[in-house]
Amino acid sequence: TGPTVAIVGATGAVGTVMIDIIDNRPSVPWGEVRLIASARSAGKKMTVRGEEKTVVELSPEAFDGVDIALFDVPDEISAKWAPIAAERGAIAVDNSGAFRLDPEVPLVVPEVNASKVHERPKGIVANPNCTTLSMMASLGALHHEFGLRELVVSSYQAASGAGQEGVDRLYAEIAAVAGKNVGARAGDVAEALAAAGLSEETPFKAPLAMNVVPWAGSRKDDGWTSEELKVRNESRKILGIDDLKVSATCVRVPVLTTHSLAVHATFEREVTVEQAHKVFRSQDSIVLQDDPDNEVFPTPAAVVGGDPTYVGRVRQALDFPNTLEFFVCGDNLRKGAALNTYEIAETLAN
Ligand code: 11C
Repeated sequence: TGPTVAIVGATGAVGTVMIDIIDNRPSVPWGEVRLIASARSAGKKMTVRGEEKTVVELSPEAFDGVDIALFDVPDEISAKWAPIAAERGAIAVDNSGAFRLDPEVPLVVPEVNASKVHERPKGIVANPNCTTLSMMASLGALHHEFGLRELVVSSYQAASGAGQEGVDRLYAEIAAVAGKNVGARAGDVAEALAAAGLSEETPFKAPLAMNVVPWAGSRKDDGWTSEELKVRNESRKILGIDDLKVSATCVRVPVLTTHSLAVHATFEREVTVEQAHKVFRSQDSIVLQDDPDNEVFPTPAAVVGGDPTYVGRVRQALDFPNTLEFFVCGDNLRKGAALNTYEIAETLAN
């Protein structure tokens, strides 16, 4: 029988996508699929590969006999439990931020650095942040050919990046403004949200309906947010370029799922649009949607549920030598989280 895989955080938004991927991707002949969650969710029944399973409570014994444990839980839960899973003999693949920058833990995007999964002295492999991940397949492929030197990005991040709470809040805000002809004066949207009984406490710090919010993640030094620093640090580690110059501005937009990024990437030498197209076309996990004459480009709402990264608007920068501009969209719950974690497990199992 095949290896045993556990999903830790099985009942969460990403955990359920992992189950969907296991149901639909026969690439590994898994033996047992064990579902693990906090005491609150333990006992719940879920269907995996057509079979009803009971979610078991997170405990050291829950990892006995597990070969690969996929973690999608908050940082502090991973920090405590991924090492326990490893002690019990499992390889932990962790989608939290707890281990991503640990020099003894590889940070893996299989298209870019699959072989790193084997360098795991702690028995833990980390999965990147969904914002970083959404552009990694495209940047890894370009870097391989042309040598990446500098990266300037702006993100357009979906509400589901903030979890179920973010999804619920965006739906509630849209319902609160829909059909009300809410005006564009300062405070009009906030007033409409208050009138609908929505609390000022929001995961987005400001109204997201009819708005964009230049803030994602938590506050860090000198005005940066955690998301912006993750984009910088994780990109450097995944691409293996310690001195890569990176500057990011992370913005939340009223999109339910799929993160997008506007990328300004500078290479060692000039790269034409045709050369970039050729590289993107050669990557199985990239779909190129770039036909300006026919106004073809990717948008987040059009690609939700898809596994690939969608790339478009590829241009040679007019005033910046050796620089390409392009727009990428990636489903933050699939490639951005569950799918990449699963692909790491596939790499380990095969
Ligand atoms: C967001 N990217 O969109 C975040 C969510 O480090 O895994 C994922 C946070 C992380 O809010």
